[in-house]
Amino acid sequence: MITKLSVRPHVLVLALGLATSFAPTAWAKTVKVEMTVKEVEIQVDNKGTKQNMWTYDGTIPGPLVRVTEGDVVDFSLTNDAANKNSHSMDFHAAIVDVLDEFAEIKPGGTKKFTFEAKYPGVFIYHCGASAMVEHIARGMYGVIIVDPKEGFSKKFPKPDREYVLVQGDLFREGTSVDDLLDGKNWVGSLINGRVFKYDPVHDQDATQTLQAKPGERVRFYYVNANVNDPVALHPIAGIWDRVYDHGNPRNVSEGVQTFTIPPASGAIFDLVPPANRPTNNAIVDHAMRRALRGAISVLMTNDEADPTLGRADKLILR
Ligand SMILES: [Cu+2]
Repeated sequence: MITKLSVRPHVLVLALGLATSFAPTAWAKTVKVEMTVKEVEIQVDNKGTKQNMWTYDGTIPGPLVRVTEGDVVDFSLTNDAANKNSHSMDFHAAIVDVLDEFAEIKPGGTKKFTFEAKYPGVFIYHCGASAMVEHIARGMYGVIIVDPKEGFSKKFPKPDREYVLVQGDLFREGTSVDDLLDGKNWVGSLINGRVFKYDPVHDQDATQTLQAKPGERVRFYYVNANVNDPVALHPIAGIWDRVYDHGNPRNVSEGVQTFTIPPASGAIFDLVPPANRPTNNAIVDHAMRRALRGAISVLMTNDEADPTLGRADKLILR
């Protein structure tokens, strides 16, 4: 993925008939994003079980796209010639034409389109090719964060760490489209592509946890890529200090225990663990069926926390 290749003045304010002129009030970028659809066999749990999945760039979720409100995304999707199926890209951060920009492309084809990221927030992107349920269930989704152009404020404080978590469904391989629609052969919940990926408490094969230091503001960008089910997100042994519905700083709630994320949506969750002691939280979809089959992630908070996690290129821990 290529990002931030060029910068252009986006807002040009002209003084129409007035003696005074105005300097540009904002500068937006054109952000080039390129992805390739790959139909690949990849690992879906910590043990090493593999399934034939469909992906953006070979990973579940696909690459994290991050822009600032007002930026133009210059997007290009290639459907690898080795693939068997048509695919597409539906950015929920885009306001375009479903029959044009989001149209399917055949194996070997490339499609380009641009859109302006007009609203700040955390948005899903996913494949919309037919049957959409199968393309999403096989892993064709990812996240685009649109940071607010105003930046940080008292209402939207700067976090110390940021983690991106995407929850999706895992079905038995070969499940038919009708059974996917009916939720049959559902076997578990994927967090960033694996069952219990960051939960060594429930899965002894898990090797990773989310980490922070006591008192740090930890910001979670949580996206629901389930085909049918909402997510009921709760930080066990904590309370969400703030929740920004859809990730828009204007949509703020404080002191939240459990927050619902509909399918194909997302929200920002801030957690501030105690500053005076080491603690642990379990970030859980509190619907037990999904929690105990994969949708729990452990946040360990102590002074030994790895300073690189939740920063720079480690927002999605692969
Ligand atoms: Cu697809």
